[in-house]
Amino acid sequence: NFKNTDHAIKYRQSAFTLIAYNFGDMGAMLKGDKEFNAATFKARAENVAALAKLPHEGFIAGSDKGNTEALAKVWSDKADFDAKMLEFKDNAAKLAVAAQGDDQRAMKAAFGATGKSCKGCHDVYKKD
Ligand code: ASC
Repeated sequence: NFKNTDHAIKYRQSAFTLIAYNFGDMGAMLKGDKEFNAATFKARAENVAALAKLPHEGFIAGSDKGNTEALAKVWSDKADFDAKMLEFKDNAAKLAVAAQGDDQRAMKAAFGATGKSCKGCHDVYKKD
């Protein structure tokens, strides 16, 4: 269990930090900002799929106060928030599957869907 709400906030933010780094590197490869490396892309996709399972647990009751960008709506609209988190996890899992193949178009599509999940949740539940 988390020691307190600060601990839960730190936990989920740590996961998001790791997700953003790994996902960002994949985006750089797909955009051609850096050379595409299939093994690296696959490893990063697997990281994101695993990491995507983590942050949800950190959104404990009362953790809308303090050092967080999460809006109170996360808790007042919990069912929708939970559904969006689940969709993100599913999309990240599909991206990891696409990354096992050699179809870069499929990787791009799965990457785009995952990015939409990120943004779809941020637009509604994250302070800007
Ligand atoms: C990222 C990142 C996000 C998402 C989002 C996708 O790389 O840090 O928050 O992608 O911008 O639209």
